[in-house]
Amino acid sequence: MATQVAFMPGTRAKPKTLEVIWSWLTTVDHKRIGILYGVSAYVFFLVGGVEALLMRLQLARPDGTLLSAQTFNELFTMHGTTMIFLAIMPMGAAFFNFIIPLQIGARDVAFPRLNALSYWVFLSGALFLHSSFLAGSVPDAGWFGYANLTTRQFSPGSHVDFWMLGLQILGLSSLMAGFNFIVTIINMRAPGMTLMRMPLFTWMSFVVQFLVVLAFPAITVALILLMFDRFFGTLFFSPAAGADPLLWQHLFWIFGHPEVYILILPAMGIVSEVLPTFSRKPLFGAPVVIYSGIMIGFFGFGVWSHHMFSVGMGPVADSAFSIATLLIAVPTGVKIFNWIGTLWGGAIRFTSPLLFALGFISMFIMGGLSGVMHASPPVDLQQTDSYFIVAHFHYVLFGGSIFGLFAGVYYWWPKIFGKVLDERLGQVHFWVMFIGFNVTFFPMHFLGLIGMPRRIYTYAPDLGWNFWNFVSTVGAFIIALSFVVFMVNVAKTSRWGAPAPADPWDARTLEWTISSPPPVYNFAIIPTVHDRDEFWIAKYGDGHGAPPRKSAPAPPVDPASIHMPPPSYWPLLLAAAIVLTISGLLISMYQVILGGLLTLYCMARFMLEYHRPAPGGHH
Ligand code: HEM
Ligand SMILES: [Cu+2]
Repeated sequence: MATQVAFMPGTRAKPKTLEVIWSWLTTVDHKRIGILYGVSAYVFFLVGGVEALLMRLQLARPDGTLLSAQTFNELFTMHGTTMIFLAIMPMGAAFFNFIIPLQIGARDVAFPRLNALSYWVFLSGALFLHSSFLAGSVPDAGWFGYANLTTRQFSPGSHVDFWMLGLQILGLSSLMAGFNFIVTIINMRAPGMTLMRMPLFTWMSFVVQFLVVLAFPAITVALILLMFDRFFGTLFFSPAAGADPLLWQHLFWIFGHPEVYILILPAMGIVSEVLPTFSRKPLFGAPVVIYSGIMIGFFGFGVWSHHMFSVGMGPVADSAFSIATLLIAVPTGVKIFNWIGTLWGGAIRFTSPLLFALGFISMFIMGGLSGVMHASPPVDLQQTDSYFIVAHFHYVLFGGSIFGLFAGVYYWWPKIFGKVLDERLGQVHFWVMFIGFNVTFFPMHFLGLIGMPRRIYTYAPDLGWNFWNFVSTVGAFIIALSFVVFMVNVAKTSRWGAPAPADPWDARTLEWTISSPPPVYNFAIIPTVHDRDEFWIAKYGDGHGAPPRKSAPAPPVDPASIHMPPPSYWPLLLAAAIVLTISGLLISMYQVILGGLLTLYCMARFMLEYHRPAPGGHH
């Protein structure tokens, strides 16, 4: 139990490797959990990237022979699933974990052990999904697993089982994290931090947590129905038995469309922090950016059937979902105007975080525009299932989420790791990625318009698709190169980078008031908040005559007097027990029963762990 304090600088001799590993396995510190999420997300991002490169190699030339049709199916399924659930979502979670408590002036999240549990369940779900490679039975029905592709009859073996159970585990993790952050943000804000004084990243993440807890139950239900179909022979999705396979599509997309906002809103929040900092101006119309974020979250639940225009829902449903989809472009457009308004007349510093943020805005606008195009059902009928769609969703997911998240990586790196990433390499990373991204994905618009369907593993040489496919593959390798630059930067910075000051960017919010990286307890004294740009106003005044608020230097606090939750190994063990149970469904009923009992046991221990006051006192 002493491991927590053991690594505070200067308290003890260099800890042994085993102790270090143990301290990470049992950590309940939101900052460490954030780093764990970030590192895992990046590793899976690389895995998904290699899968993408393989697909692009196969498609570089007509009649490609690198991959079989089956392998190609497996690759696009795992690529899509990985990028969405194992790369972008956890990269968002990394920032929720590390940044939200700091931005709201808290010492940790509301339920630190639950937080650790979310991470370990996430990691076990991800590893379970990838164990399908070892089992030689990789999911192959696409990331949205349409019925009846997924019924036993058409998909024997355990390909789809890995996907179905893996997503179920990942959903559990997201739900736990969602509830945890809702409670954290509602209950743990520093005194004076009203909701409208909450920083924008925290706000957009707050909206995301509601999307998570409201959207995931839909896919949970869908997956349970599918599980019954596959394991117990029910016929929820079988038209032969009078069922409607569209039930799956509805349940999936009621989750799936909010999910795309789960992927984009954190990036929007990051950009809303980066732009004010690097133009030295408050976010233009911040309340409107907040309200439009709420609107996006709200309307995000009313547009799911735009993914289904081609199934023949009839003119009434088509019109309703078309109008709703066009409407949701309004709050999105509002945000874009606010970001541009923030830059307008600002004292702009073109640092790498700002470049990535600008990349986000420009690329997301392009993805948004093609999105508005297929909000129209007749247009969508032409575009759906073609490469035009592949271009569209990469402009929003990569051009949007990934660029936005990397703005956050460069922006918060000094706070997280205590060193500022090399600026020149950061700019090289940005430009190579920006060029590579457009070379890869812009031509896919043309390919789609001249008729290339998505999810084909090869094509004939006389269709006119050769040139742009080749260009796109070249672009994919340029993107890969940009990440080599990033990793060189990380290596160089961690070896030779100078220690970062508390506030390297002259920024505006609370996380920059404490050291980089922050001490375990974050704030020696919980701050009192008067404004959304609390730190900026303390430094420079409010710009309307009020002088800077020089707070009296805080009286020294003995860190030993601050009680932090002690580490626990029960989150890790409970996660392991859960996966043991679920993987048992593919192996043996006895494993399910054993795993179930272990799960109950670990749950009980988890719950009762601090029922009695821990020795030495626990709050
Ligand atoms: C190096 C960068 C990337 C390349 C070259 C790439 C390439 C591809 C290719 C070739 C496909 C298969 C298209 C098809 O045959 O229908 C695909 C699908 C997909 N990609 Fe990417 N991709 C990249 C990054 C990303 C990122 C960052 C995301 C983030 C979410 C993403 C999300 C998806 C999704 C959701 C699918 C659909 C999967 C499916 O159809 O089941 N991709 N990508
Ligand atoms: Cu949608």
